[in-house]
Amino acid sequence: MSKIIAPLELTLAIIKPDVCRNPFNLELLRQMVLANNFYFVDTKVAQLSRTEAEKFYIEHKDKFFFNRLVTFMSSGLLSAHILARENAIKHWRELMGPTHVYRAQYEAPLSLRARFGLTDTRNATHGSDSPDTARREISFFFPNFNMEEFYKYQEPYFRNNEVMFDPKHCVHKIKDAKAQKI
Ligand code: FUP
Repeated sequence: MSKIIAPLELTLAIIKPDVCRNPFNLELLRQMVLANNFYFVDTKVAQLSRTEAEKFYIEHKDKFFFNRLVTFMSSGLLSAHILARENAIKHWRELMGPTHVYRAQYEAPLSLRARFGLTDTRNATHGSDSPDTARREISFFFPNFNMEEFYKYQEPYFRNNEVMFDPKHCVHKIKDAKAQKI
């Protein structure tokens, strides 16, 4: 990959329980993330409690689908990721495709939601919609992640592609061992 000049942007991506239920689909989707030039800065596989799911989706608390959404999001394991790329938020949302799966299949047949989504609720993936949301959502899943320190010490290695992918943990690690632990 060629060297990138601008700082990388971070976003919070979730591979939802409908995909995680099938290990082959989870692996395939992660491979598609890599093929689209995203870096996995961190990964956590976890199951949300109902209360946590309600907190994460608080902005939708008055929507007709809220109960269905939080029931689904707390129904099994999900795979949460801090992804880095230039314009990561926009590119990740493009790769996901439209929220509604039938629309995704019609308008963006190669998108993740078109390929992996089942219904409007079980729609395979989530992505932050703005830098402020990304910051809030990253700290929700990764409370120990320090964004300022990431940009100060680690981001230049990612930007220059001085990282390698560790498939076991689904994270990119910095090649220079001295920079690993800050
Ligand atoms: P998106 O930003 O594309 O994830 O879409 P929204 O923030 O509008 O919706 C958040 C989640 O609510 C969706 F991913 C799935 C769920 N949802 C439904 O279950 N039904 C709907 O009609 C719309 C959204």
